[in-house]
Amino acid sequence: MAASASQPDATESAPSTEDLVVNVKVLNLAGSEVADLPLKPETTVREIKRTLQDKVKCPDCMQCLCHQDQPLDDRDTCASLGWQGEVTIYLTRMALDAEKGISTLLKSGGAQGPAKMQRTELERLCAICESIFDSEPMLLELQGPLMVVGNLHGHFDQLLQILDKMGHPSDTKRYLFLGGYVDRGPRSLDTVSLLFFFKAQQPDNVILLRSNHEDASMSRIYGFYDECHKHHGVKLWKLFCRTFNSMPVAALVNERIFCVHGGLSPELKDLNQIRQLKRPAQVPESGLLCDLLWSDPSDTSGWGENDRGVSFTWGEDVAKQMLSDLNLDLICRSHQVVEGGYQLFAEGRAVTLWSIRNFRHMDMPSTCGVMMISEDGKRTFECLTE
Ligand SMILES: [Mn+2]
Repeated sequence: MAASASQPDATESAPSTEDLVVNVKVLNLAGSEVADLPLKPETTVREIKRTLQDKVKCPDCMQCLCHQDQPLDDRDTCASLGWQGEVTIYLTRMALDAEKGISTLLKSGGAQGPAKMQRTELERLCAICESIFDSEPMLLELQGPLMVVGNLHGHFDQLLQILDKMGHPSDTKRYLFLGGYVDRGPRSLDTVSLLFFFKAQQPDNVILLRSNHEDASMSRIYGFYDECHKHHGVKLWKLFCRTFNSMPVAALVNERIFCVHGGLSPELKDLNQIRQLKRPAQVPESGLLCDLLWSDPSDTSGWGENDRGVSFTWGEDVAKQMLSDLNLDLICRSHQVVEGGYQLFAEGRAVTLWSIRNFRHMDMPSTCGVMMISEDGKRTFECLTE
């Protein structure tokens, strides 16, 4: 398709098209044939990778093609490589160096601008995380012990402080993040990249839920787009948005604690409705997916109009009734600034968790709250000050 506008190099005596076909055999490193492709001289290496994408279930940015031990450049064509007749090439998958990405980012604490990351590495990071998210259920089922973290909104140094105080993710330090990684703060790209690198490295120890800001329409306006645009180009922002569209939206911890970024929905009657939400999906303007990422608790009883102009508010009565109908003990969510880092509601049946100290955007006092869920489902809170 992409090649339709390109012109074959001028040929003096117009040979028949059959003469021009190059047969490219693609082998994996074990020597097994992956594909046998009849290609035109003007076909680029990038186009070969796109063709392979479906056959090998490996995104094009993760593929490396080699001919005679030399890696091929995406812009090379069969003609520019001098290929004729039969050619054999090798396909390897690029490994993401998560450890290196993590260490580069960790070392960049306190910096004003983003860490020096390679765009291609971030592209691979998105591709890997997208496939991990796609493999996760929309409603994750988890067991304590687990640490739950609320909004971070580009406050990269805050994320570093949390990891420093609470410990880096490992088999014994598992994290559940409630979304709100990008926008508003100064270092969205590094915040989401560090979390994605940890996700790629330890998918079961780092659970990342989606928020209303992990979406093209919000992150286009509130900072993430500008940051990507300035340092790596719009294409990278688009790739992140594409990855966001596959993120899971809720988690059930110890079968009784419901974790989500925003809150409840009048449409929610059964948790299976969340499991059945389709991906990839942009965040819609209304409906279940929208409410889970956008709704707020309120002192007014019943369902109310939300000042945000999106979704609803839910009163204490609604929270208690829904939790009892759904057989849950607690709803844990973020999405709103609360001074003390966490705030209980509905006689302890709902909690808002906020994880940014001195939130720059609102210029109001706030604390970084983290909730710990023990193996048997007990909750304790930690507030990170200086
Ligand atoms: Mn939010």
